[in-house]
Amino acid sequence: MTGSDGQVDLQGFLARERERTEAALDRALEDILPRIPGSLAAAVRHGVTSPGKRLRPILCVAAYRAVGGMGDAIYSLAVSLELIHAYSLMHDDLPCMDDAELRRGRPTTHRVEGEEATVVAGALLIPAAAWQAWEGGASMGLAEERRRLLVEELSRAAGGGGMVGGQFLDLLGEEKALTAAELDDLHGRKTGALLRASLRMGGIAGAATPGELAALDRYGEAIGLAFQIADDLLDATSSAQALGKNPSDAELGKSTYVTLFGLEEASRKARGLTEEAVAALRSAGLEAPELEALAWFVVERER
Ligand code: GRG
Repeated sequence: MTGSDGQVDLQGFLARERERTEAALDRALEDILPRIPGSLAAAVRHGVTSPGKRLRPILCVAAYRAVGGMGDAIYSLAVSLELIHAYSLMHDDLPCMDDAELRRGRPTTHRVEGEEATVVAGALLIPAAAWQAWEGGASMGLAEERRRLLVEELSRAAGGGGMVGGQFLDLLGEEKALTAAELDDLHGRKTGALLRASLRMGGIAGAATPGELAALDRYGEAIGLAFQIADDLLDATSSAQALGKNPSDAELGKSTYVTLFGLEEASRKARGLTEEAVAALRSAGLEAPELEALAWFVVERER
């Protein structure tokens, strides 16, 4: 979605991609919700449909298009990432984790639907996401071997070596001064793994060459870290009301890139990583103005 000047209309692009992603999420919910009791369905619906940025599916679709993928069936695969992300936020907000009241500008799922329903709703989204990736690949007409690779990417990114393991390191790190290497490891798993998988899954679905997939991987790794640094900067400089979420990192006693490096240096690091992400695409010959614009959005966003 580039204008005559070759520039991406980022707001228009994001709005259109969100709309398509949310339509695909609604279709996924039509499959999930009729199978479960009404009160549980309410918790799933609250967690999944609350107004997030939909960054992971949007990155997946953009990566797919960057390697020449065509058609709209990709959204059905891409929302598997959002189902995992939604569960992670629902569980992250629980009283035994961050005990948050506010998420995406709304009361958290457990505050509205109760703790029991939220734990179960989050848990059922994990196999639902794997199924969504498998079936999403089928709706794209992909061969079973490629669909297996997609489910593997998602499962590895969401699992103990990725997001869940990173969450545990995060809990262990509360009230401790972590080193830069420890922070990179923690966030590379907790936040970075799923972002990176978003790019890789789009690339795999679009039959990326090994060189293109390596570039998407490098882009994903760099923006994953940049995303977290931007998150820490926003957390340190913005209010819960403006961010639509609480509690803050300081309230949780967390080490962050801002506590470690200060605002200016952290901001410089985030921008450097964004430049690296863009350079990785270009060096592989990938013409991807949407991915380039998304990389800058990751560090320049306001929530
Ligand atoms: C409790 C079994 C069990 C497992 C824990 C909770 C969890 C698994 C993992 C949590 C990991 C986590 C919360 C990562 C989120 C990182 C993050 C910065 C989220 C915010 O992402 P955005 O800004 O959010 O893309 P929106 O709201 O826009 O979707």
